[in-house]
Amino acid sequence: MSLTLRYLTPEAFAAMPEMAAQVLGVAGFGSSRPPGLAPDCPFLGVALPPVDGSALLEVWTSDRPVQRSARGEFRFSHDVTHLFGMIQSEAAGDLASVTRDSYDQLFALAEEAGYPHLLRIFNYLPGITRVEAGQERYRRFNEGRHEAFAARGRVVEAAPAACALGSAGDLQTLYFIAARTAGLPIENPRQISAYRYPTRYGPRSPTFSRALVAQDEAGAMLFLSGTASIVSHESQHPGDPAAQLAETLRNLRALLTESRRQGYRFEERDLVLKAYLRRPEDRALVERGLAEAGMGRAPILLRAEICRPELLLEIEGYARGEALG
Ligand code: 3EB
Repeated sequence: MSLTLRYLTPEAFAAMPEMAAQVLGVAGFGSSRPPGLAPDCPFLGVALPPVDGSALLEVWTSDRPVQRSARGEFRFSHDVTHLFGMIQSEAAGDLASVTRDSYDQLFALAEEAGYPHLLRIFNYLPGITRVEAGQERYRRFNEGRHEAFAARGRVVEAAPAACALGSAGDLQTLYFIAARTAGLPIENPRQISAYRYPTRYGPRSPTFSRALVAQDEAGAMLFLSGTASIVSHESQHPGDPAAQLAETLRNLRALLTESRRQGYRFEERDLVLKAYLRRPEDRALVERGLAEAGMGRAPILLRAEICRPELLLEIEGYARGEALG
């Protein structure tokens, strides 16, 4: 198992001191930097609180030797196959230029360090649906991201798995996992690829793949992008959280099925899930629905703004699995 994801309370993290040297990076949700973390280890606090008012740490570890460093505003760490990097920038102004600059730094870091292939990117943007100077901030974000990919000659068909959620505060948080070798992007047959969305969602489409499978010496891993109640390119079931959850589960299953068609097995129950809820009152419904579906184990639930106002929830995941045959 070379790359492992755990969601831990700060207390649980403190009780695992033997893990410290293996940590690639940590994102804190409602949590500040844990005292047991090495000073050079990448950590960022994200202004997205768990729905139950608790504090949670998203901890990415490697079982290989980990080295840590910095480049410009990025803090990063890497083992022999993967690089984990984090950046936080002031995002009160135009999100297109802030995003273009952060992504350009990200690509420069990944390419110089020798891990040019992006597997997964997490985007947390303050005021994601706010309209500024006549344009929604998420659309400005998409323009900046698109330009940064194009400037490096990166094609959308090789885009990483991703998520984009609204956070509180003024800071844009990005973190990513990159690799020495390319992953396999997976698209959802029930949906149009996000990078082919019609222009009514903005002049530049979102640059991400619905999921991505990567391999290391320990087997295969699946990164599921933020997945919502969208069929084709259209939001389904506005105002109905139960129906949105059911549609989202169909989309998640479609990605597992498509991964299997491409030669990889991942089990529903092995998924480490992170659910974003617009309304904390939908918490019980989502927890019950995921448990009844047997989807994932011990999902974490965060309160967040989803990038389309009618969407009430979005779910992402990570799993270890195996290549078939
Ligand atoms: C969607 O399917 C919902 O802009 O990086 C999900 C995952 C969504 C990633 C992104 C957006 C992004 O379009 C929103």
